[in-house]
Amino acid sequence: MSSPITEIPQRGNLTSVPAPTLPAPDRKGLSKKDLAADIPTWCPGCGDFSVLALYFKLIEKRKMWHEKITTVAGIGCSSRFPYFVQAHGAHYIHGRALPFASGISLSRPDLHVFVFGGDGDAFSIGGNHFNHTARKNIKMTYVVMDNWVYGLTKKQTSPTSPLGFKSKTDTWGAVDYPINPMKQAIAAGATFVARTTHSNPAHVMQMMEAAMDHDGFSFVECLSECVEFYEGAFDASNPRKGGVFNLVPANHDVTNEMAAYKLADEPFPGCFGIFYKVTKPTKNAKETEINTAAMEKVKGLKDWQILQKTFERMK
Ligand SMILES: Cc1ncc(C[n+]2csc(CCOP(=O)(O)OP(=O)(O)O)c2C)c(N)n1
Ligand code: SF4
Ligand SMILES: [Mg+2]
Repeated sequence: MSSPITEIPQRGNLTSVPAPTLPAPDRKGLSKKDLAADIPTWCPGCGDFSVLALYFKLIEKRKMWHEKITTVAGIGCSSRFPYFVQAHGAHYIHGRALPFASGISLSRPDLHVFVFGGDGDAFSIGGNHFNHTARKNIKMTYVVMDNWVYGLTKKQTSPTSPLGFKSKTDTWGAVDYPINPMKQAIAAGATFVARTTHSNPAHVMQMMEAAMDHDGFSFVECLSECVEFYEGAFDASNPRKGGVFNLVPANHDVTNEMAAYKLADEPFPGCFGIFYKVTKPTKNAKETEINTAAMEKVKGLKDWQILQKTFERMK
């Protein structure tokens, strides 16, 4: 087996690390059987099943291996995701998946970092992290499984619950205006912003793959029905339930921020696809540049000599 595939890059030597490696010809890609861990504990019919199945398909299709994938999540039904994937990852703290994933992404540029979570995790407790990870353009793919409710904790209003939604926290109906995740992502500085829905698996796959290939912070809002606490929430976007599934118009310019806002502002069900995609230097690239320059300055010195130099500077 060729060794460069499993080599772990050292900080300061990041420029020599290749982009995620292609499989060696003698190594078989992973199958769903290799990737599935544990039995998903979601309710039968939960939209999250479809996202998990497509994640397996994506890994299989792109021939990624365990040691090249990281699956991170916060807390919530959707955030149970890493439990069900046989690969490196973490089921982290509620709302804090993105800072954890940022550390992985910045220190291991050879990995594909995928983060999954819910609307509460992403936009309530994790709202600040969402904005800052987006503006820093840290390379990772963030898929928010938006069900417009807190599922795990049994039906509280979430930041995406529509006005009037009756929940345990708003028994007379939600009175707070919901956020628009697409507008928020664009405004915060995400360089890839897409929208999809669990009821169209081929489209979810297409969006996850495009997001994975983007060099920067890629955000995908995936409508994912909570059949237990918000049944029928997305029927209007599902042709099998009498709704309409409209794609982003073919002439939409994905680099036009204002045009992307306009799409994001359409009333539900709106349209699905890539709303916004631009190329900007990532924090990963900028840090690599700084690290490389710093390493150049101490080239050839032993660790103790570098320390001595630092102490001398501090005198
Ligand atoms: C610090 C902290 N606050 C609150 C909770 C309780 N809690 C767990 S999951 C959750 C919300 C889950 O909603 P969402 O992120 O939308 O995920 P879903 O279950 O709908 O997939 C809350 C409030 C917690 N675990 N930790
Ligand atoms: S409570 Fe809702 S979100 Fe959670 S597993 Fe059940 S259907 Fe899915
Ligand atoms: Mg939710």
